[in-house]
Amino acid sequence: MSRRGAPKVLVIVLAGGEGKRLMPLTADRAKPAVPFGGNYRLIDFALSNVINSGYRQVVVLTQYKSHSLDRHVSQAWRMSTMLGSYVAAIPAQQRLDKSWYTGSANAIYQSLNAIRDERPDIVVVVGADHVYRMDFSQMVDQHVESGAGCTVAAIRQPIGLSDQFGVIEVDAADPTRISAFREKPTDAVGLPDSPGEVYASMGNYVFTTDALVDAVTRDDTVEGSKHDMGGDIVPDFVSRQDAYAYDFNANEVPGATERDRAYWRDVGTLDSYYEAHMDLTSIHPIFNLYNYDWPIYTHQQPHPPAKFVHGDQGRFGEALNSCVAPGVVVSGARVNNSILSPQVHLHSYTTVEDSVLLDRVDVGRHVQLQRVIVDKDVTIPEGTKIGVDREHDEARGFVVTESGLTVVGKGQVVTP
Ligand code: ADQ
Repeated sequence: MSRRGAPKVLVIVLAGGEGKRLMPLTADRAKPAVPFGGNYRLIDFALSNVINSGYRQVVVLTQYKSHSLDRHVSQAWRMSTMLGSYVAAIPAQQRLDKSWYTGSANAIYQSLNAIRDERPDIVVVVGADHVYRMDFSQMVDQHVESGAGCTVAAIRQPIGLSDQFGVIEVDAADPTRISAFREKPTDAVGLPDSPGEVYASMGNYVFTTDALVDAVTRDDTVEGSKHDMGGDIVPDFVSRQDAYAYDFNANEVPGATERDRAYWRDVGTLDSYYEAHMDLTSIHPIFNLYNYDWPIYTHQQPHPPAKFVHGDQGRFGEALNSCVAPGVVVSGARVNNSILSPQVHLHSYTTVEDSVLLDRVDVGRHVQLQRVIVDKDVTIPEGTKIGVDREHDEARGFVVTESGLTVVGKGQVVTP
């Protein structure tokens, strides 16, 4: 316990995931390093929640293509170590044997030295690829009161998505006690009071330290284990009747509106990544980045303000229902319902609609972009159309999702 009687908490952020379903955005970077919302990286949401919850001892476990993630964590999240505060990225180090992390539980097992060094009472384990606000200290309070070994954050989700989540069943007599947990089932049954929904794990957990250390150590020896938090560790706690659910709806966050208090987006697919961006552009944002009582922190380069200028023949440069980052220049182009990241440059007679442009995308004249994600460092030549003709997009090597969203990869060469 700390001097004031509050438990001592270490936070572990799981950030080693590959994010295959976000390809090509994860071709060159780990999923938690994928840019989001003009200024941010996905990991900034989890880390901002951790810091705003009052926790200052944080390790980020990285593995897959971790260079840009490590750089971002060290640039954006440097802390005063003098006060014992740190956000430290720990790359996979093969400390125990010659293998990389075989799963999220194995990542923790291979990093037990970070827990031994800190000697916390409680370990909070969070994923790094969701957009939401959450005060983890409220979940820790419930965990301590329940006396459980493991508490899982839970939220209602449409039953059609249950094969993407750990699905929780709770005890009829005590709705905080987990009676069953299945990782990504294809035959989930809906909730008694709402058959179209399931109770899903958010991939955020609170553990009593000894219980976590025991569980991941034991798991290392279990034949056939995938060494996965959701697939192996949580079911193990449930089988020992030592797992509780924390209802995300109970969470109170300062300054949050009713709407964004309930907001939680798993941005694991290109379509959900895109939809989460569109949530930011709506007139009354569904997820409110303007809540200064619970800021989302990031690293910002020293860009000049965004600029909108007349282009050729006095044509207006304008953006409506859009988020425009610093360093952008819109010259005689029209932007609607879109997100423009730093150093995007748009030229005359161009229209950008329902699109997400990442940093340093240069869009020439007479270009039409319609429902497109363009990754960093892409030059789009004069007269190009993207998002208008699916076959033409695929022929040029762009990814087109089932819903018809077109994605241009980082640095990809674009022809009209
Ligand atoms: P998934 O997101 O599918 O489901 P996973 O791919 O393991 O699970 O990712 C969870 C977190 O762990 C991510 O932040 C990822 O970056 C990280 N991670 C994955 N492999 C790792 C490794 N080898 N080393 C380090 N970090 C790694 C999980 C739960 C479900 C829950 C959903 C909610 O398993 O039960 O419902 O999250 O989205």
